[in-house]
Amino acid sequence: TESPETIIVERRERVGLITLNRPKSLNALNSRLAVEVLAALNGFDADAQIGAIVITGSPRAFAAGADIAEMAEKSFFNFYMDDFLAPWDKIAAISKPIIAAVSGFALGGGCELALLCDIIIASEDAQFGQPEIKLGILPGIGGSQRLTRAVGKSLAMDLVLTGRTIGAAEAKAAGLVARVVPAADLLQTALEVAHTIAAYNAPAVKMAKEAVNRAFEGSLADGLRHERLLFQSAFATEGQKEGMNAFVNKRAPVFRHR
Ligand code: CO8
Repeated sequence: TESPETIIVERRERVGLITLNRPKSLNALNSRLAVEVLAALNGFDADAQIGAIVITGSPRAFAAGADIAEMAEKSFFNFYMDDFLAPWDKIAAISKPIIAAVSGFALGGGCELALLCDIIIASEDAQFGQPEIKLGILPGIGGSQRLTRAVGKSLAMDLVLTGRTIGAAEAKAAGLVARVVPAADLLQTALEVAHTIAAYNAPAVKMAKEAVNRAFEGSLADGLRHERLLFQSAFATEGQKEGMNAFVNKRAPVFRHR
């Protein structure tokens, strides 16, 4: 397998780190990058030594959107028949938690990539927006749906229809991001969150992500039923015995990872 050109893939103990690396175009998301990000995510997802994943960009840009130069000449036929956007859909099937560490621009596809992650941590200078309308198009990898579920209809309409961007504080107030930290602390904070998650009972982490995601699909009754089945299943794991035994005996739990 060739080494990636558009991203840097690293491991930090039980955390997989993916750094988007097309600095000349503010990490514009081209089709090669899509394939490379998906391959890196699939690799980490299949690796029992990895418990959580961080995706980040550069201080100036998480990603300034789909690569407009690459898209400019595309036709309906290309998008429809070549399934140009398919790799992005597949990110939603990754079972391990993905944290987006966002600094600078997260625009268009960049904002949508952050929304495809499970937790967004932003630096104080992060900017989020869906400016596609200015290019004569609209969000294409889930923005109209995931942004709306994250921040509600009115603000989603505002961003999608006007193309304006919002800063980290407004994104935090709207529920788009989980935490805002000084730029200098961004990667460290994201890695700490990932290390925390990666140390827990791995099947419970996978079940928890699956259960929360269920809140975005189907009915409340269906989601509650799914949560109940997963909750019961957690009692089939070694980590549940360890976690509860440790609590009862007033010691720190040690979760075993294969
Ligand atoms: N695509 C290609 N190149 C880009 C992109 C982009 N999205 N964004 C920036 N660049 C390039 C610029 O062309 C420039 O290149 P060069 O130095 O060769 O001229 C370089 O990056 C630096 O950018 P600027 O000089 O423009 O930097 P500024 O600080 O002046 O401005 C901005 C920064 C405001 C971010 C500005 O670059 C900008 O507006 N970029 C485009 C933002 C945008 O419209 N994004 C949405 C794209 S459409 C989209 O994402 C569709 C989503 C659905 C499909 C998803 C598939 C992944």
